[in-house]
Amino acid sequence: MPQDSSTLDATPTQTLASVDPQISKLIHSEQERQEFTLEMIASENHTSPAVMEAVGSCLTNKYCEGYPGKRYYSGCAFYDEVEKLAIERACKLFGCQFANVQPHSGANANMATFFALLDIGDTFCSVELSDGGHLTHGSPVNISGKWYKPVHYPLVYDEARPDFGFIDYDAVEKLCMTHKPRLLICGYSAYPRKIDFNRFREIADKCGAILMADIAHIAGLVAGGSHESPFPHCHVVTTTTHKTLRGPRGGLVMTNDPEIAKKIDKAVFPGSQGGPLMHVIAGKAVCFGEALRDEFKAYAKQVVTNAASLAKGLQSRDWALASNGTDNHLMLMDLRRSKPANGEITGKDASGWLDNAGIITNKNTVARDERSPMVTSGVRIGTPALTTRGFKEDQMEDVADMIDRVLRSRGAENTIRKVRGEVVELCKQFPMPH
Ligand code: DSN
Repeated sequence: MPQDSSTLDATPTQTLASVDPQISKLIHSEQERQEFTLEMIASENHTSPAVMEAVGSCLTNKYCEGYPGKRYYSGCAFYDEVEKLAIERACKLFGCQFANVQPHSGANANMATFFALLDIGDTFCSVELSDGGHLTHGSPVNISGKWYKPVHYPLVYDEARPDFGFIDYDAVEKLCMTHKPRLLICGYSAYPRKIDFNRFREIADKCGAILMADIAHIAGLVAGGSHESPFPHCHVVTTTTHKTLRGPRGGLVMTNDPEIAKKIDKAVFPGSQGGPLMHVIAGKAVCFGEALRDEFKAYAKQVVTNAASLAKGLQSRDWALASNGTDNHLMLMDLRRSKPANGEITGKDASGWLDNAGIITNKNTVARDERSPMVTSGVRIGTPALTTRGFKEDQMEDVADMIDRVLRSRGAENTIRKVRGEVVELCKQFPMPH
């Protein structure tokens, strides 16, 4: 049948730039922003071109409600294979028997886990958001805090103690024995220290709780052997796939318990989600495949080495860190205790000045922060994305120096301009993966 030119104009083979120049330009600008700034938000990374190719593929076109072999629509044969590969690789990577790769995000993975394992009104135990926890671990504005009953365990707040800023495991035990939560959560979004999963399991067994680890932040370190695994200690493990794990934006739930696995599957679909994002699941499979390679072990190790080096660089310039250091991929500058800040610099000031210089971080509350979450007394800084670009200890020392100069100058224009130039030069030497 003959087609007129307007039909031809609408064919989907045209480039984004010709179909939608506005969006195309914005994406191009964002690409440039990423290329020429230092991405130091601890939860972000630069994923591989292979992952992006999978996520940008034709797999976005299909509905696949259900699970491999049990779908509601026809035409899912290739999708079954993709999802089975993603599951198989996730299980191999984390050393577990069951994985649900369908959660659209970490928040969805956590919500499904609550839905699977708790009844409305049940008590669970976690760290509160302002001390480094997560919105979905019982914040009063989140479903987890509205529909369930959180009790929060403390960190060690006493600066005189050697474990200052660490989880107070004895207090966790005491709290759990008092409240007998049905679920105990370990895993955080702003905690710079190792998690003792074994100790948590002892506490969970003593108080009769299910132990859930949310390893969203440290998943890549666990996968690469640079942090102890939550298995076999935890009953259920949730994560995102896009932070240290360096995959596409998404969630994942894992367990070794067949009964929990059945409940999780039902809670994800049809309990809380509809059609899975199969293009993203393909990206997850690619990411798990990449993380199973030896190079990823070296990457995870370097992330931690770089964080230690940056922490040392900042501390040697008198910037205080929560818990006085880091064991993982992130650190929290505590501006209240930092001499050069003199009690005047807020997290908002600091992250804003750093942003102007092309160093991208986020303001973050520190334990017992009296400032609001929109102001804060801390800055969270992470090394996953810079390590992906190939940064090593020498560059981390340069970055510590740049951060120090920007903050000491209180964001002075000439310092910002100078540091911004140095950032661009560093970025040229270490391009993003293409
Ligand atoms: N927003 C994420 C983070 O930055 O840690 C957690 O969901």
